[in-house]
Amino acid sequence: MSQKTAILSVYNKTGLLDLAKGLVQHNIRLLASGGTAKLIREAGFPVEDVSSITHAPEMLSGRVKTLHPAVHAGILARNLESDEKDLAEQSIDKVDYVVCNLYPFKETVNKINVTIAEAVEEIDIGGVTLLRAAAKNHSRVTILSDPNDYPGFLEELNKGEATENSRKIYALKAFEHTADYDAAISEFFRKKYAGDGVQQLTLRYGANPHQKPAQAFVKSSKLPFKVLAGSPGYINLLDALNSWPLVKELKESLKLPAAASFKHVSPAGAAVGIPLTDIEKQVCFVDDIEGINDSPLACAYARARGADRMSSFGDWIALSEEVDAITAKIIGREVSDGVIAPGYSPEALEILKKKKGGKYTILEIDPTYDPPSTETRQVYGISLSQQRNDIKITSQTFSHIITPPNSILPDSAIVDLTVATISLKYTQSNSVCYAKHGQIVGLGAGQQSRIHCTRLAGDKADNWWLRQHPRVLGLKFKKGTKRPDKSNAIDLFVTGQAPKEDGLEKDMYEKVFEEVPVELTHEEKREWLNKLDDVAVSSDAFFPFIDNVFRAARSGAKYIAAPGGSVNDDAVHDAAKQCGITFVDQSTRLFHH
Ligand code: 93A
Repeated sequence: MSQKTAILSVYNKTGLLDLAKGLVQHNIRLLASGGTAKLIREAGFPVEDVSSITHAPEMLSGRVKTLHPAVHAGILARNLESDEKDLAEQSIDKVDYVVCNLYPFKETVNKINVTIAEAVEEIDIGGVTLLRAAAKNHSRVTILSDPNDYPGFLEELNKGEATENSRKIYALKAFEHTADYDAAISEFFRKKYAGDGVQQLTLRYGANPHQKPAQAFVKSSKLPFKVLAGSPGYINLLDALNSWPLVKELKESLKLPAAASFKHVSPAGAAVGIPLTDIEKQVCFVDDIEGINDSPLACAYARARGADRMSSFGDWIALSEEVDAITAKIIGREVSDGVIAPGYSPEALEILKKKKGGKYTILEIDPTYDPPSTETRQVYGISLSQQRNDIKITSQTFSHIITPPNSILPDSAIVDLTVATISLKYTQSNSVCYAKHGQIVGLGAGQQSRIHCTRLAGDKADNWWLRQHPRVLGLKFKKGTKRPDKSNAIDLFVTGQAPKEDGLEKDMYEKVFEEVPVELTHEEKREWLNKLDDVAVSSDAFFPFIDNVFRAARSGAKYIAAPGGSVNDDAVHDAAKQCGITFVDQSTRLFHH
């Protein structure tokens, strides 16, 4: 049997001499690049320079060491007659083993103040070619790219030869090695050459200020949004990239402008642009905005922001349409972190750019952007990948009515169920949403128990409704009371949490009022809550117990949409029937994390 050949070219020389010793013991011919050959030679093992087969010296200060047909044809040749003939004609021997690891590009670019020239010199070309060529031809060639694999390989060699399975695993490792290496190179040049905000955007920090550095990027093409003002943070982008598809889908499904008000990657409110009644204008703090009902987008945002004003404080906003001046005016006076929309009228942009002393974050999204169908993220070093949740929620989604049989949903119920269900698609699970008049009125997000979602959302819906109680609408605030202080006082009042003990807390609460209000009694609240009706409720997964139905009914639920699948489905449907609720099997689970 002819002598086998190994090519060795390693930057990390850990374990190299033990490997060389083992290879020599098996009468394998060693060829190596400069530094690698030197070390082996100095240890007293027979080794030839790669130039002994290329008949070319290492050139260009090491930029060309192993790049040569004598090397690569030797590696890539198959056991085919035609390949053998080609090799014979050029007097090239087959290579059977390749041992290679790459220049330390990552370590170099991690150094502070590294120059582009320094980084460029660490881009390994020949090594990557060795790895790829050998990995490509792994049916014949063994490629060792990790020093940790040397002992196992030698053990196999002692038994005869590297097994086919090991060669496959080593090849996979080599491919991962070059892929990881290339990713590091493109990341470096993306930051240097693509221009901040084009393909890559440096973020202030990650989820918390100590989590630096942080960035957003796409691997090819451009980011689908432009930063028109401000500097988005990591959570801003999570909000933006969840709230934008929500409003986009709402608009597509209902053919109405849509808005969302996000906090911590869940909607505090979301709505479509249905005109506001005078009471709704007051509840949403927009009764002083002239002509608001002329702008469906402004109505949508007023509703989204008015759903749960306490939660929306400092929100991230998504708007489905080019932003007009009237919508910008509403945003302009609220405490908010940023906005994403497909465009801004010049007047709207001027208003928004004045917010937060010019620091208000304004993103312009390309409305035609279609994300890839597979999405991948890393958690604790592990990459998780899945098909994006691209299910479409349309009126058809609510066509399977379980109870009462043969009933038809009114258009308003379809609108509200659509708003609730699309909102859940972009809400941290578990989640349950109550909607009415084309807007969220209560949303329970991120609870581990479904009944807790149903209760939380129901309590929020109750508060939303109680905020429309004549006694709340008649509250007399001192002139100059700030909007957040009003929202807070109203929240304390409707939830019955107004401080009762004398002291600072009570003083603070009372000082916003011209006239300190008398609490609503339990009976007064109940009487008012009994008038809440026609509410649509959606759940991101099945109701495991009937208690959810009863809780929803207490907050005026007339329609429920939820997927089935619980052993209690029949009981749940029965409970809905008893409560006079139309129950729709919406068939698709919508967990979101
Ligand atoms: O500059 S290179 O891309 N040109 C080459 O032809 C080449 N061949 C192998 N670098 C090249 N290598 C790399 O040299 C290997 O990937 C390895 O990291 C390093 C080993 O060099 P030395 O044997 O001189 O220490």
